Amino acid sequence: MSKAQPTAQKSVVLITGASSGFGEAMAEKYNANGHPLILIARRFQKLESLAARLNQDYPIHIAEVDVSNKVSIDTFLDNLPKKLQSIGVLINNAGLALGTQAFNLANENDFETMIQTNINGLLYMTKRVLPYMLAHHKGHIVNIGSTAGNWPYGGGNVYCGTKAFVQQFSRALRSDLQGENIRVSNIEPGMAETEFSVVRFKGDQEQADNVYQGTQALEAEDIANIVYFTTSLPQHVNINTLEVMPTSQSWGPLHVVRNKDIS
Ligand code: NDP
Ligand code: 8X3
Repeated sequence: MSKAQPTAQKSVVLITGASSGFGEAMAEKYNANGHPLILIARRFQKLESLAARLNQDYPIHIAEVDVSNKVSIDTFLDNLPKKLQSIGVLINNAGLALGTQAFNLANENDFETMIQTNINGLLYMTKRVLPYMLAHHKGHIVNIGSTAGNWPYGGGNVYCGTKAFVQQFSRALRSDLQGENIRVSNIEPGMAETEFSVVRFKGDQEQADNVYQGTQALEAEDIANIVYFTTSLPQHVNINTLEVMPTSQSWGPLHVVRNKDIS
C-alpha cells in the first residue's frame, strides 16, 4: 500500500492591484486553492473587505502600496511578515488606461501616470521581488499585458505603448533569467469588464457601460482562471505569452483615408 503523500507547500502569491477587477478575482482563486497571499493596492479599504471574504485558513497579508512609488514599495517590503517573504509568484497586475483622445489632444499628466504605473511600477516590483526568487532558484513572474500591446487602436497611443513594453520586457527578462528556474509569462487580455473603463473615463459610468453594452466581454474570473492555470503547470513549462479575447471580439481592418486632400 502506498503511503499518503504530504501536501505540497503552496507558493506565496503576491498580487498587485488586488482591490478590484482581475486582481480581486485572482486573490479569490488562489485563496480558494490554499495559497498564502500578499495583496496590495492603493485603496486599503477595498483590500480589507476582500480579505474579510476570503478563507482565513490560509495566510493573507494586505498592504496599501502605490506601485508607482519606490518608497511605498520599499516600506511595504520592509514590513512583510517573515513567513511570507519567500514569494513564489509575483503577479504584476496593477495598471490603468487614462483617456481615449488622439495623442495630440491627450493629457500629459495621464501619459505620465500610465507610464509610471504600467511600466515603472512593474519594473520596481519585479526588481525588488526577484532576489527572493533568485535565492531559491524558483519562482514565476506573471505580467498582465494586453491585446493593446499587440494591436494598436485610435486613442490607445500611450496605453498601447506601455503594454507593448510589458510584452517585450517579459521576453527579455526570460533571457536574463536563463538557467535560474524562474518563469516569466505575459498574459494579454482583450476587452474585459472590470473597473478598467470607469478609470479610463475618469468616473463616467455611462461612458464605461457603453464599452460593454450589447456584447459579452471577458470577466475578471476568466483571467483569474487563465493566470492560475499558467502558474499551475509543471515547473519545466513556461507560457511565454497568452493572448485572450472574448469570442465577440476580433481584429478590425486597417483604415484607409479616401477622397481627402492631404497634400
Ligand atoms: P481595474 O481598474 O478593475 O483594476 C486595476 C487595479 O490596479 C486596481 O486594483 C487598482 O487599485 C490597481 N492600481 C492602479 N494603479 C495602481 C498603483 N499606482 N499602485 C497600486 N495599484 C494600482 O482594472 P483591471 O482589473 O481590468 O486591470 C488590471 C490589469 O489588467 C491592468 O494592468 C490593465 O491594464 C490590464 N488589462 C485590462 C483589460 C480590461 O479590458 N479590463 C484588458 C487587458 C489588460 P487601486 O486603485 O486601489 O490602487
Ligand atoms: C485593455 C484592453 O482594448 O481596452 O487593455 O485596450 S483595451
